[in-house]
Amino acid sequence: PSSSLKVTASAAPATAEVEKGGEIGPVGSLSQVAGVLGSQWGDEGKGKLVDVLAKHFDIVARCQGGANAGHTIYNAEGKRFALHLVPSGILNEETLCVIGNGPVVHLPGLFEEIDGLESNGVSCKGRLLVSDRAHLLFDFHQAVDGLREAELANSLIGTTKRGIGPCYSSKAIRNGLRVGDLRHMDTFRQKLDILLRDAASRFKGFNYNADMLREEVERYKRFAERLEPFIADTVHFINESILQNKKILVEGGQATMLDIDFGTYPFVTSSNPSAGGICTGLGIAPRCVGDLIGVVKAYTTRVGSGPFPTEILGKGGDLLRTAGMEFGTTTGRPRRCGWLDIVALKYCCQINGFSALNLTKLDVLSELPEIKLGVAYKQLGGKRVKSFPADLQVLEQIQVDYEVLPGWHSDISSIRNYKDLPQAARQYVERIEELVGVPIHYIGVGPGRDALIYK
Ligand code: 2SA
Ligand code: GDP
Ligand code: MG
Repeated sequence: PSSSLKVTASAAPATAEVEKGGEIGPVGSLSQVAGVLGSQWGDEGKGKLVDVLAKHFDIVARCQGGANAGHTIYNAEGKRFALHLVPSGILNEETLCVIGNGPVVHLPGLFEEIDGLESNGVSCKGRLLVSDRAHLLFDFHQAVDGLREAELANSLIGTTKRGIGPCYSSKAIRNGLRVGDLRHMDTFRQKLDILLRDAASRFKGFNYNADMLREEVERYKRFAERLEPFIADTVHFINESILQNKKILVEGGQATMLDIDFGTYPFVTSSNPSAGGICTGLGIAPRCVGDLIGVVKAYTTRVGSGPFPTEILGKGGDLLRTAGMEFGTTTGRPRRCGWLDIVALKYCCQINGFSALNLTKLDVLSELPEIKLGVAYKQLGGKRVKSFPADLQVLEQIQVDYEVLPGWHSDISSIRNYKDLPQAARQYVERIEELVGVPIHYIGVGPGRDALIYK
């Protein structure tokens, strides 16, 4: 147990219980290293839980992804912040934020995000570290992302066009540049030249010349100067912090169903948003990782292409989209909506070994006369599918068996105690727990910090 648990005075308490000696409400305390991970196709509300829990941790760290993520949080005054790369612990004044070796970092975007926070009174100086091992994502990676999508035409992935795939490609093929390269501008120029020539030789639409290299290097010299105070050996820092009994909360971006290994490949992102990403993206040993909380929306959304077995097409989907305000936090794209998919959720629980779940946006279902749970998959011909299929062709033709539960027809957004929820809402929560076999410890009933029920 950490001796450095703290409660930030300026932050509004999530519930009275939360304030007690660092206990996370009636569910007890969390392990020294804990994680909050997406357990659908993203946008489950990870940012909100991280923001709420941050005051019980010394460090909040991102381990994968980049500015494709969009994590929406609200401060105590109700001001909205959309974070992309900066961890969602940043609103808690005493929390130190770390961007580990796993994420890919677009410096112009990061500085824009820092400027936005600073101009809203959130100081980042001395509170944010960026790993010297993190890979740099350049504007050209974003251009290549767009060019690749254009080539794919009708079978495009539906990426955020933030350059994520191309940057992880540079990393994997081993000609990428890392944050630490900013300290060696002579070799930086040569490495960037190789990288840009490579892109120019592959894409007809990609123009490259010596002037562009000169300008980019000059620009990055300025970035290098500005970034210097933020650069750290975060692997060393995190491990020293663990030895000093500091508490670390890892914030996942995207989600397991978008994981490059476990998701609906190729309609996935290019990193590992599941549990393994914590170890590879921060240099934390597996035995140090304790509680992992899976964040799951009370229904399902997906932005971008790819299979979505429980998708509701037409008016039903439109209703959920409007009620849940389901539009991309980064790109503004409308999210596809559907019922909660228990088969996919169980698969995510299996991969990540979640100790608890945070069921979010339960309030969004309040107006529905009945609510469906996708409980089983069947192949054409009626044969039951035992596990989440890897085969996209199978997945695209899957038929879903639904259980239908009654709605509760009342506004639950101001309820803060589990027992005060309408019986039908509790029935929905408890049926999910029963089907998945993981307890739901947190229930979201609104976007604000306080709109959380501890079960
Ligand atoms: P990418 O850009 O290469 O990572 O895209 C690959 C797939 O991963 C999906 N993806 C996401 N899905 C949900 N939310 C994400 N973040 C933003 C948000 C998305 C937005 O918070 O709303 O604003 O559109 C996110 N990031 C990546 C993406 O849709 C592709 O399916
Ligand atoms: P993330 O990427 O997982 O952090 O999620 P996003 O921020 O992209 O999307 C979740 C959206 O739902 C944000 O606009 C949140 O403010 C909002 N939200 C989070 N939890 C709840 C909840 O319990 N109820 C409602 N109505 N909105 C929520
Ligand atoms: Mg999001």
